[in-house]
Amino acid sequence: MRGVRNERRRNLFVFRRLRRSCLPRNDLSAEQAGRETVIQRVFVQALIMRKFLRNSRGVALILTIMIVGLIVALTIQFNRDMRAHVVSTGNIGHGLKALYAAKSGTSCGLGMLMEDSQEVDTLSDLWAVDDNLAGISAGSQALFPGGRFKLKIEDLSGKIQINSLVNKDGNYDIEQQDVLTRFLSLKEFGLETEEADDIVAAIKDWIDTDGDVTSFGAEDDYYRSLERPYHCKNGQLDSPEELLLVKGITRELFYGTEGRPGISAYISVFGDGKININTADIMVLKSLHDEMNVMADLVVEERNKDTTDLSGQWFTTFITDPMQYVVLKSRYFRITSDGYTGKIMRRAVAVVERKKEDFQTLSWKIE
Ligand SMILES: [Ca+2]
Ligand SMILES: [Ca+2]
Repeated sequence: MRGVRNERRRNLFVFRRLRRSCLPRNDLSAEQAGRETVIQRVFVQALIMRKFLRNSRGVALILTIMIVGLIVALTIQFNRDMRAHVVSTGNIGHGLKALYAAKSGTSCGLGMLMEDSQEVDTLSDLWAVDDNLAGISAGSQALFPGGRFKLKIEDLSGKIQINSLVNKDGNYDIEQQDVLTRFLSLKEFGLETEEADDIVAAIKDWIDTDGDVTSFGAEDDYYRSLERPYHCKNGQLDSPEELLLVKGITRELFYGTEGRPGISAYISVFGDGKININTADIMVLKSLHDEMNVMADLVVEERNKDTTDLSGQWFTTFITDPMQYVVLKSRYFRITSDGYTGKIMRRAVAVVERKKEDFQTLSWKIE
């Protein structure tokens, strides 16, 4: 209580002195009076500030808590950012390892193809047997600490090579036209014969460089009249998915539906049109000529025996003779390698053409 009374007395004393000093003084010059007024004002403001601070200890405490809270929040956010950065950096590292594992897988696949004989290619070749590829893929764990690759090699010479439908002059290659028409007419795809013919014509128009509509095909006028118009390619396909842009080819036909296959599994945009009957799927075999609908089962049966090479079979000449595009060896391969590190996967896909002495890369993709 005594301290409070002393404080009040001190404030009253200061107030009286201030009031006295604020009264005009006749003994001062104008300059001295102005200086005196400024000093008084500063003194009063300092006094007010001092009182305010004394009475605002609670406010200062709240301010302090708020600042500390802000610092804590910033620290937590900074910590989160740093953790995210560390995780992100780790993922990039894993991604790079997975990428190089995938690339190594394609090199390994290419090595297998290089070791393979060029005389004949069959489903019992080292590169074609799933168990061999699975064994090599499993062994890759020893090459990459914490990583591995999974290898797959497809023989594109066992597929229908769609760009061969049109020859250099822009006309049908008749043999390829027949193969593609038979293929699309297979009952598994559920198309009428006329529908298959029209789709073949539309594919031909999509590839040929002219603007003349073939039969019931389609050129630029048709594609420009669509609700979402685009141009006719008038060039070779770069990927099988491009067929989805061609008149008459639906997603159901391309990818298949439940209980019905899609055409995409049997089509390649690479290749010279020659089909290897040692490796082709039965759907492709059935498309080779009219009699093959029956003989395809015989071919597959013989291929499932110990000797998968059809070279010495009595029916092989019957199949190959009328068709220049039926062969017993392959030139075009797709190597797909999935590289894994932790939960991260990167895919490398190479399409190669086998030459006499070496291989040429036709396509290279990282997915
Ligand atoms: Ca055209
Ligand atoms: Ca045309």
